Amino acid sequence: MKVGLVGFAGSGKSTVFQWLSGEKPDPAKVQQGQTAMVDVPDERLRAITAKYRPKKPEPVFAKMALLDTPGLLTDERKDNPRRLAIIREAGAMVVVLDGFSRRDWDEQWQRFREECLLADLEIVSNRISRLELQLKKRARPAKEIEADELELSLLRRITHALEQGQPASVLGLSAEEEKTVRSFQLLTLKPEILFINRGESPVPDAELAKLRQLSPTVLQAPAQLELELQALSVEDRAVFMHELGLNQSLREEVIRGIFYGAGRQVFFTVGEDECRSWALPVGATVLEAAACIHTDLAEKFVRAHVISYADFLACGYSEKEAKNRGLMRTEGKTYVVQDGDIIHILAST
Ligand SMILES: Nc1nc2c(ncn2[C@@H]2O[C@H](COP(=O)(O)OP(=O)(O)OP(=O)(O)O)[C@@H](O)[C@H]2O)c(=O)[nH]1
Ligand SMILES: [Mg+2]
Repeated sequence: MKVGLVGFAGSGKSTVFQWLSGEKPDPAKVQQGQTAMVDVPDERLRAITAKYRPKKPEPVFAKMALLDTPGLLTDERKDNPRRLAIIREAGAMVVVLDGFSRRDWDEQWQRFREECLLADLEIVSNRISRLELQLKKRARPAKEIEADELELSLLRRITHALEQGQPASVLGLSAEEEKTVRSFQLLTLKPEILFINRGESPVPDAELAKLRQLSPTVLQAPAQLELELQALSVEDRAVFMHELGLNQSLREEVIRGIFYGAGRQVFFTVGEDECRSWALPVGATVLEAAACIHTDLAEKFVRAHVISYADFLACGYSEKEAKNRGLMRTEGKTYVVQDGDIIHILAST
């Protein structure tokens, strides 16, 4: 899944992209959207790896794809539908707000949401018109008519929400309903993370609390300043950070905030060769976890041994100890993975 950096022109998306991924924005690519892979760091995995000392000494972190997109324009809005279309392929959106030259964060966000509502409304309305036409035709199989009618009533519910200024996500669509509308890639169904690209001083807690009522995940960092600090030598960086009153970089915290805000989680695999984290959607089963490692493991899945992270920690990261204390569970393919689970898949040969 890709996470799109979105927002109005000049809010600092490409700066954030470079800060988080280490890749320079390429002007030739930005019009179509530029993608880079980012490791999702995890202290728990670092600790496990230090204990295990696998052949590969560094932990192998789950990855997340970041997509830099061209910003929306506020005056000349003709090109915005094309710009919004680039975001549609992303599975989640990080709305980058200009917090270095302005303080109207909630207004920027509301305006961005309005653009998304309008863009979705246009797509849904077009589809409704097509369906209405189709339903007027005679002599069609009853099954097709029924499917069209179901889709039409769902789209009318979505239209109603959008017209009230609500994102389609408030409807809490069932898995079946989501499947029906998946091909439209509605922007207002995507998980949304607000990122305030702030200047040197932090955004006050009261302001953050206000924003959290609009969106559950609100992150903040001085992206440009951090990017500049990255370019310094270790000694110079320490001096500058001290002068600026910064204890440590916010980069890892922000990456993790985006990852979890996008509805993802990790599970771990441990072994002599490597210790590794893998990305999964929240709610995924252990069978999906197996498929994530290798399709073969899913096809020949027999059962899984699972230790929760808290139990693993309590056992000093020893599988043997976990087994002795009865904390290594045997689970079938419908087991729903929890963040931080240590998983061994047993497959038939
Ligand atoms: N002072 C300050 N300037 C910033 C900060 N972040 C970005 N800028 C500047 O703002 C301008 C726009 O930044 P970009 O990262 O290119 O913004 P963008 O959102 O990618 O812009 P578009 O791709 O045109 O939508 C650049 O001149 C940056 O140097 C910041 O935290 N502080
Ligand atoms: Mg840019």
